[in-house]
Amino acid sequence: MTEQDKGIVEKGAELAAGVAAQVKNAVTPGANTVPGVPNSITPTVEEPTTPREPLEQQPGHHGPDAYSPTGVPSGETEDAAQQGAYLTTAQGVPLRDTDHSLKAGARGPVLLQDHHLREKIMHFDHERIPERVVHARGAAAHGVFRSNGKASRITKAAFLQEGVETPVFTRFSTVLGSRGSADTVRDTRGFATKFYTSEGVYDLVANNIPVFFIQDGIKFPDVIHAGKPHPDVEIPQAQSAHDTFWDFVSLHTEAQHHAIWNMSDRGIPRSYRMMEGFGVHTFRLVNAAGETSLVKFHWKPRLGVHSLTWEEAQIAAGVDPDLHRRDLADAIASVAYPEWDFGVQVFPDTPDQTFEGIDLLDPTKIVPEELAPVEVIGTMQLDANPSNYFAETEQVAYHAGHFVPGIEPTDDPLLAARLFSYLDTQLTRLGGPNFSQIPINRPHSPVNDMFRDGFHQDAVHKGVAPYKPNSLDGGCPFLAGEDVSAFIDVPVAVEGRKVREAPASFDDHFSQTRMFYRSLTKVEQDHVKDAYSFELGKCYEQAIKERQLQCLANIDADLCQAVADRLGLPAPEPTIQVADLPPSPALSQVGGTWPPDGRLLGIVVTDVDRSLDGVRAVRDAAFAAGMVPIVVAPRGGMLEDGSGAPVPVQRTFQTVRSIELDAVLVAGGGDASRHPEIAILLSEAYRHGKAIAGWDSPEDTLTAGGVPVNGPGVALEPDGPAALTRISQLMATHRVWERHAS
Ligand code: HDE
Repeated sequence: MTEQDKGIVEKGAELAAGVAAQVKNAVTPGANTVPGVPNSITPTVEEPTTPREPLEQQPGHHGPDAYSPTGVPSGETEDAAQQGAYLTTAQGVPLRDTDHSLKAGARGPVLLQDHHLREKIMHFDHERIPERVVHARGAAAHGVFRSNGKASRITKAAFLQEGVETPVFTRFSTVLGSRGSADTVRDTRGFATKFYTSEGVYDLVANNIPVFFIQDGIKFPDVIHAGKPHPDVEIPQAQSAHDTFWDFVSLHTEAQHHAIWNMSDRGIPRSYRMMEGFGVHTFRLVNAAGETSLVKFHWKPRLGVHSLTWEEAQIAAGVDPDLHRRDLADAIASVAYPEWDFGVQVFPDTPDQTFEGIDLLDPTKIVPEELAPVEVIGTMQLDANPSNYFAETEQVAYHAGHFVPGIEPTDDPLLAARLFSYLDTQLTRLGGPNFSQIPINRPHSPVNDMFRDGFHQDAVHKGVAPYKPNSLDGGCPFLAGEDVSAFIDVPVAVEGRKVREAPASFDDHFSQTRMFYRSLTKVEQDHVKDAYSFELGKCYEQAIKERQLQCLANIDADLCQAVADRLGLPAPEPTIQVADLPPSPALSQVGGTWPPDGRLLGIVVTDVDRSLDGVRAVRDAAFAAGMVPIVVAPRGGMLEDGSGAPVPVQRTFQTVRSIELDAVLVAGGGDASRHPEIAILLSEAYRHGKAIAGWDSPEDTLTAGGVPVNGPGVALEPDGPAALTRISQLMATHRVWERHAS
C-alpha cells in the first residue's frame, strides 16, 4: 500500500474497526452455514462512506498459486486487486468522480478531453474474448492430486510416484452450448484437469463419456457443425434434438456409440461431482527402465455416477440454469469436497496395439472393465473455488499435447488432430502466443523456452541470446543432462504407405453400441427409449428419422420398435448382423449405494409457529453427516420458537423448486392446502424417485402433494432425527428406483 493509501485508510480506522466486526459474519466453510453468500462481509444497508482495509478472501476460494511467468515461485500474496482504498484510472491516478462525464456546463455537450470517460468506456468495450468454440460453458475448481504410487511400475512421471501431491485446476463443461447456456442440457460433459507437476504442466483433457463421435480428427468440424445450432436461425441452443445432428449421426454411423451414451442418463448428470471422466484415447506410458505400456485413463467419483431425470433437467434449464455450476461451488463452500479416484486400464504395448480384439487406437471403442479392471493410482480432491471466473475458469488453456516425461500419445488419429487444435485455438481465444504466462496457466517449474516477445508478454526476460547454440549468455539454457528428467520421445516403429484410409479394425460401429444398451437396467433402457423418441421427435425431416431408426434396428430390435411406435413410423429390420458381446455391468449406474456427502436435503416447515427442536436436530445432524440441509418455509428470515437458536430460512415456498433437492423431509403441522407450491414440490419429488420422509403428522402435507404415504421410499417417523436416518438410507441408492422415475 502506498503512503497516500495508508493515510486514507488511517482516516477511516474507526469505521474499519466497526466493519471488522461484520467480518465475523463471514462464511466459515462447513460451519453450518448457507453456501452461496456472495462475499466474506455482511454489507450494511447504508452505502459505506469511508475507506477500509481490503477484505479477506472469501473462505473456500483462492486464485492461482503465485508463480512468475517463467515458473518461479514468486511468493506474492494475493493483492487487494480492485479493493484498494480509493478509485483510480488504469494508470493509478486517483479520481474523485466517476458518475459524471466532463461537460461544457451541466446541460452542455460532453468534452472529448474526458480521459476518464474514454478510458472507462474503451476498456468496457473490450471486456469480452471469444468463447471456446466447443466447451464454452464451464465451471472449475482448484484442488490437489495425491498419488498412491501404484503407477510407478509403468510410468516415470514424477507426479505419479508414491506420496507425491500435485496442485490441480479442473474445469467441467458442456460441449455444444454457448457460454450462457443452461448446465443441464443433454450433452457430453468435459472434464479437463491441469496438473502443475514438478516436471511441468500435464493436462488430461477428458470427457464424461469414454468414446467419441468420430475416429479421425478431420471429422471434428463436421460433427460439431452438425451439433451446433442451425446456421440460418441459430436454433436450437445447446442440444442435439434437431435435424442437422441426427442427419450427420445417422449417415456417419461411427457416431452411433457415442450417441447412445448421450441418449442414456450419462447425457444429463446430476452433478459434476457425480460424473466419471475418461481420457478416451489410449496413451503410452514409459517407466524409468524405458519399458512402455498402453493405458486408458479413468476418473471414478467417490459419490458414484448419478443423473437427473429428463424432466428435472428440463425444469432446471428454466428455473436454475446454473445448477451444476452452483452445485460444485456450494459443495466446496460446504466443505463437502468432491473426490475422484484416478485409475488406469493397462494393456501390453504390442505391435498391433489391440487388446482382446479391440483396436486400442479406435476412440469409438471401450475396453470393458470386466476385461481390464481399472487400477486406482491416486485421488483428486477439489477444495477451493476460483477467486475470479474470468481470470481462472475462462482463461485456463488446456492442451491435449501437454505431456510430461513418462506419458505420451499413441497414433490414435483423433488424438493427432487434438495435438494441433488446442494450441491453435488459444491464439484466437487468448489473443496471442503467450497464454501460458496467464497466471492460471503458469507452470510450477522453471520455464526456459527461449521464446521471445509477442502480444501480452508478461516476462521481462534477461540475457541477450535467446538462441542455441550461444556463447553470449554463457551457453544457457543447456539441454537437460542425465541428471534431469527430460521429455524424450520413446522410439516407436512406424511403417506403411501414405493413404487417406481407416483400418478395417475401425469398421464395426454397432456391436459395442448394442453392448452398451444391453448392459443397462430396464429403467435405464426406458430412459434411452424416451431420449431417442424426444430427440427424433424434434426433427422435422422424415428421412432423417427413418435413417436413424435403421441404425436403431441394428442396435436392438426392442429399442427400435419402442422409438418407431412413438414416432408413428414402422420399425425396420436390421441390415447387418451385429455381434452379441457379453454385457458389461460396470456401464450401469443403478444397483449400488453411495455416501450422502454434499447431498441437498430440503426440510419443509409449513407451520412457522411450531416447535423447532426437531428442525434444529435434523439440521445439525445433516451437517454432521456431510449433507447440506436447506430449510424451506412460507416466508423468509429466521424461524424462532423462543426456546433455542433461530433457524435461518434458506428458501421460501416461492423460491424453492424440487430439482435442487436430493430428498425432502416434511416437519408436520400447518395447513397444507394453503401451499400449492409445496404440493408441486412434493409431487415432483415423488415422480422423480426422490426419498421423502416426515415426522409430527406430515400426512396432510404429503397427501396434498399426491404422495402416497405408504408408497415406496416414503417414510413417516416419530421424530426428526429418525426421519433423517431413514431418508439417508433411502438416498444411498440415489433414487427410489421402484417408482420408475421418468
Ligand atoms: Fe476437445 N477441444 N477436441 N475433445 N475438448 C476443445 O480447446 C478438439 C475431444 C475437450 O475446459 C477446444 O481450448 C478436436 C475429445 C474438453 O477448456 C478445441 C477434437 C475430448 C475441452 C478442441 C476434440 C475432448 C475441449 C476448444 C477432435 C475428450 C474443454 C477450446 C480431434 C477426450 C477444455 C479449447 C476446457 C476443448 C478441439 C475432441 C475434450 C477447439 C479438434 C475426444 C474437455 O481445441
